[in-house]
Amino acid sequence: TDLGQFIAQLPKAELHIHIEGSLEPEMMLALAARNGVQLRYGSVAELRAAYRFTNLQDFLDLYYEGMSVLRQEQDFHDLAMAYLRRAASQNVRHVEIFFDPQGHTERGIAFKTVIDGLWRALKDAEREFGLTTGLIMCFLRHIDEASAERTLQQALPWRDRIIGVGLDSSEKGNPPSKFRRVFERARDLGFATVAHAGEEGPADYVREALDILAVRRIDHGNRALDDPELTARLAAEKVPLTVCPLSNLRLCGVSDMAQHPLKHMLRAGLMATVNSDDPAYFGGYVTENFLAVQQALGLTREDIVTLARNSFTAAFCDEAVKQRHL
Ligand code: ES4
Ligand code: ZN
Repeated sequence: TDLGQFIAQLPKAELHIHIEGSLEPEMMLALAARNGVQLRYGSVAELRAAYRFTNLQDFLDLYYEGMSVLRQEQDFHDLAMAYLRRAASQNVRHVEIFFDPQGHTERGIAFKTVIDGLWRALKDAEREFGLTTGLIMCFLRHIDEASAERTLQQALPWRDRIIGVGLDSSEKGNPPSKFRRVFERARDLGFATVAHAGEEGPADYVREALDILAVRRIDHGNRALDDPELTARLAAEKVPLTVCPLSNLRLCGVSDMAQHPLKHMLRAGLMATVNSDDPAYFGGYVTENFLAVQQALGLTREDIVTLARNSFTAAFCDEAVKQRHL
């Protein structure tokens, strides 16, 4: 369609993508073979058939198993390069990529292996595809704060390669307040901060992310709409929300794309953006996410433009890069 073409060619920024969640089944099987890793699944069809989730934890169990095939610097490079090629092909001009260091260090992979592979891909992609990039290191919230603090310490030799820190993994029962000290330390070190909040957890977790972690963006934020006062505050303070429609659908945060809260977010004046989260697992990259909400919610061309502009407004990139797209 016309609007579909418009979405595909529109310059976009992607601010919520877990690089480990861009591991397509074909690459997972190839890396398993290359590294001698035994998986419970032997074919692309078997893997895709397993991608039926009822909640976040269901998905995370498979996501952590999938990343076990990533062992060498080259693996991290190949993973990120494949994602960046796809992103560039969808006219994504700026991308801020999450990675989960503890998902690798906890199984004996050195922080250096991860960061060197990802960094080399980012620099190769910037040259080859002309996009700009940043790396955001996430702490796994199902693990304790001491481990997050050790992870922050481990990152310091590569301080200049990391723009920010985030918080992801199992939300329920792991409130932002659990990570107050490590986020304070990260802010003191000059990192930008973000946190997943209100994906499955309550509006209170979104408030905690703002008040206790002082984050500059909320990842997801859907449940904030349950609280009118919080919604008004998010609008007044122009707090960006990195929304992931296909993720919400696949993890049963919404029963039907027609029920997705994105339109309410826009009508409430929230600084919403559209992102892919874990594209290999949820059935689409950023353009497919735009198309899914546009069709289900009947978003207008103006809504689409607002969402794309918001993605640059909310980005942590240079003002010069931002102005080029705004
Ligand atoms: C994630 Cl969808 C989602 N939610 C929370 N943590 C995550 N890590 C990777 N994908
Ligand atoms: Zn996420």
